Amino acid sequence: MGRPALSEEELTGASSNLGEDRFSKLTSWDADWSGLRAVVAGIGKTGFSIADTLIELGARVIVVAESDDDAARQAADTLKIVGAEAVLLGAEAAQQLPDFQGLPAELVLTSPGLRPSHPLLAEAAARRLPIWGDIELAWRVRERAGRKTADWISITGTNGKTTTTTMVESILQSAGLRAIAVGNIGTPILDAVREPEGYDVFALELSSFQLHWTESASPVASVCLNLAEDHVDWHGSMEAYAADKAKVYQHTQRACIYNAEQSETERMVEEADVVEGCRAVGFTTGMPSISMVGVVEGLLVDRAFIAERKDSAAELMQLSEIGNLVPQHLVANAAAAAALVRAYGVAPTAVRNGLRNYDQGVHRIQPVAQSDGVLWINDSKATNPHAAAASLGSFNSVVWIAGGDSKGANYEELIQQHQGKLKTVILIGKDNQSLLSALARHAPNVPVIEPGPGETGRVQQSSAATIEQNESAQPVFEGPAVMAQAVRAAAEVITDGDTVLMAPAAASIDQFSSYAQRGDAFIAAVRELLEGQADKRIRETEGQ
Ligand code: UMA
Repeated sequence: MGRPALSEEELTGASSNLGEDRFSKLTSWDADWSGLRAVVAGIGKTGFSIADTLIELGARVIVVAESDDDAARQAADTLKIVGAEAVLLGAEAAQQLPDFQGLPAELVLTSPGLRPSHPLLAEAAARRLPIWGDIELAWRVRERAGRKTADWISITGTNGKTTTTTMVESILQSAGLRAIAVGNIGTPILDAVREPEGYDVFALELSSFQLHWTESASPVASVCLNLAEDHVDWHGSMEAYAADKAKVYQHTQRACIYNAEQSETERMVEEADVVEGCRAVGFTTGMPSISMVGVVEGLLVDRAFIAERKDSAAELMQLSEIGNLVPQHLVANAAAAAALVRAYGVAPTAVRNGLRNYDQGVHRIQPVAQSDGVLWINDSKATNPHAAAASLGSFNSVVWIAGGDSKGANYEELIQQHQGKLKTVILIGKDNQSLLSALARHAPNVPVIEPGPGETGRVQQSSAATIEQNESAQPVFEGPAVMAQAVRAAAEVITDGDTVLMAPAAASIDQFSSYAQRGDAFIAAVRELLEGQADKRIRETEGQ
């Protein structure tokens, strides 16, 4: 679809017939969205939900995405049937903003995966077009005549977002509210906004990418759980990443929850532009000061949302009710979740029931097996150094399986802090250079093993199998074979009291299809190993 060269006026946005005024009125489902010329960037979960919503609202929609696979084409077909004006797929199509039969786009709505420097978004910025994400659109369309309007509880942070969001959802549901976890957790918020029965409240997980394109949202309560280096390649710098995370607190109505053990998050709250009367409330894994939720002798307690907070605290629950193994980071997530829902007015009994019902789920510090005094833990979800730090912090004497796609992360601090508990490190990444150099500097005496496909006949066999698969056009993932090798290497060095912790501190995409596949590969390898050992013992006993 060709577009005539842009005039000076169009480039500056001066000729836009939309004007500031029309945008300021687009604040409910029932506003006049008709004919709005909107380009949607991306056709994954987010892009699809944005396009579908805008079409329902009567806007003119063109979708543009680099992907041109089966899933994208199928989504494109559906969107065309429901009324998209065009869907342009492929790397080339996504290089410039399309026009609408000679008329320029008025608004761009982006998926979180596109960086701000992406040519489409750079062009939109140069033309001074507004750029929104799905969260901004969801906030603007949340009110609709004849439907419930859901309140928002917003959760961000480098680590623990998904856990905390799920905990908040579980507590809200225990309180009898119609609540759902949405956002970065996997269900696009626009799907929930359009649900005919409506919700009382959303537990909204927000990534820094989503926050970057959000301006208007006004949550009832919000939290930035923590801040550590992540996604610097997307944001351009650590400062820009922190600034986007801080946006979670913007326009909060009742309580901004900060991490009392991380002053950066408290500073974010101090600097946030909030609704008059909004409180700052801390969460901690230690003894809470006034206006905090924290822990006293194994009890989760509230010293923020009770009248007598000056000299007493209300018991919420015993932490042991969450499970036998409650690592520190989980305690922190539970305290943050409790603070958020207490700000929303949920009763202590619902906090207790909700946290008791909460299921931590797979791939997140998931105990896989305990055998001969050794605990095997799957934390495939630890895709960056900070997440790995949370689980390394939870165990002593660790045989650590690590490595993958480092996304340019820095491992110095992680290794420096945890070198004392590392018994052996087994590296499974394709390129382990940054981990190796941090280990050489801060843990020179810790043995490092680097298994790789092809090192043993067995792994070669697996590789051969995957090559065969490839002939029938399946993607090749060498990771499962490397993981099996790593688990066998761990079995050689473990002794009573050790924990084998698969918390890679890196993304999985160099060798696996997803972190889930990586976790599954670990679980399968551990089970195979332990079953093999059990069979061997039986044979030895029978042979005696
Ligand atoms: N695309 C381009 N060019 C690009 C990047 C993407 O054209 O440079 C297109 C792709 O061709 C594809 C679409 O954009 O058509 C994919 O969009 P997306 O990458 O934003 O993915 P979605 O399917 O929309 O999923 C997103 C979140 N993904 C990312 O932020 C990368 C999901 O979080 C989220 O669950 C979903 O929206 C619903 O809100 C995943 C994630 O990895 C789990 N999040 C990161 C994290 O948690 O660390 C931020």
